[in-house]
Amino acid sequence: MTGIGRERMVRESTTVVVIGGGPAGLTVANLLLRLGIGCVVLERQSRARVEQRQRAGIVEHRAVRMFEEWGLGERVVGGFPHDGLLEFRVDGESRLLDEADSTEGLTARLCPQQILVQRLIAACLEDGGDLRFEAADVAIDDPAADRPVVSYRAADGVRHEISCELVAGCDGDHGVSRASLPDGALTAYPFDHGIAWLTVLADSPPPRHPLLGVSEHGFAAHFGRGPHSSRYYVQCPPGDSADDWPDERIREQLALRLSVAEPVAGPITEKEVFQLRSVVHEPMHHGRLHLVGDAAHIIAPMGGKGMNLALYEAEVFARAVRDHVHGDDSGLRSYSEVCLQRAWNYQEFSRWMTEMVHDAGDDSLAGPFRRRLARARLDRLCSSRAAAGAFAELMAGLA
Ligand code: RFL
Repeated sequence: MTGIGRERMVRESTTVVVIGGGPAGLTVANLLLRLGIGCVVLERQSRARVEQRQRAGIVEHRAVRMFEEWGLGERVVGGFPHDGLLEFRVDGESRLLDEADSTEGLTARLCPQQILVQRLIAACLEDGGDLRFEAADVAIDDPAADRPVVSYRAADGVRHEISCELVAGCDGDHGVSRASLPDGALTAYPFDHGIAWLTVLADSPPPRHPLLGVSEHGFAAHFGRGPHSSRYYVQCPPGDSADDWPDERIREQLALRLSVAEPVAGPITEKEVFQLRSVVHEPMHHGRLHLVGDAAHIIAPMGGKGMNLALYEAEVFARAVRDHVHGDDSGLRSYSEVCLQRAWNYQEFSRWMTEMVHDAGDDSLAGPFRRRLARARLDRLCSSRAAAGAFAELMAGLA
């Protein structure tokens, strides 16, 4: 440890510094740990805060298989079975889509994101991983340098400088990784869906199957987030705030849109309005910095692909690092291209599904022609085995 003025400083060295301890960063850390590659994770928030953040709820089959192949299946995604049935309730009429039927049982797990994160943290620490929470003022000195230096201030006030071979930018859409790149290094492709959702968490039992309500009243959905916890989505006018949605109005609209007498049996614990937006930043690397997960792209929630894409890219990156330490940089060079191919595939799927479930309902946004197109799309999905098969493949992450 050295002292500069009154500030204490620690200089360290490792192979990979991971910035951000969400699903992307924690998966990178666990996989590198299993490869015996040095890695330090810097997370801005406390462990308790990271472990409580409730967001996604579906781990696609491809990701389940990935954790199994790395010997982490039971520890990370064990339990949480899903029968593969998805229910659309169109104007009150139920249509069941059997994903398992089309993919020979290769379905997703309904594992809440906070449970996945808790388990990834536990696995990493049990196996001797280096996770550092409450890392403040994280900064990358020069991502294009031969050995970039990542600095931060630890909770005890000590400043650390870590020199490394590679940086994994896993710090989400508002992180420091992408922001530290020079202007013009990346191109952003943003898209505003023109739709807002009220998202609600409640201590309420999950539905029998993930449930999507399509009707003239607007879109709504009900997903499980644990044995006594549910997340609901309610399409609302862009510009609404949570204050426009007292609990009574939420219960009434969900009952109407989902055609369920009492869709929210327990207390509402959280509500928030957000705009559905998507963006992709290309390329997904600059010099020694590789962007992983939400740091590189945001996908609208319909289709449940944001977290799954983060998990996919974490593995592509970990394999590229494995080859790099053996002198082969081809995986790092192709990282962006490989990841962008899946990112755009998932963006297309999410947009396709977003358009279908919203346009098929309230036609004040899309108009009557698009409403009829969306209804035709929904009818085809529920009546054609080939259409259902293509959908199930995408849901499972196999296409
Ligand atoms: P995360 O989860 O945002 O984690 C980034 C981490 O980086 C930390 N961080 C920093 N650390 C150090 N220094 C800094 N300067 C830092 N800045 C930030 C943060 O504290 C955080 O811990 O990104 P990651 O790992 O890429 O994971 C992505 C997923 O979290 C995200 O794609 C999903 O949550 C999106 N999403 C869904 N995805 C699905 O696959 N299925 C779903 O059903 C689903 N539902 C959702 C969602 C996202 C939602 N929100 C956020 C609008 C539902 C919602 C409501």
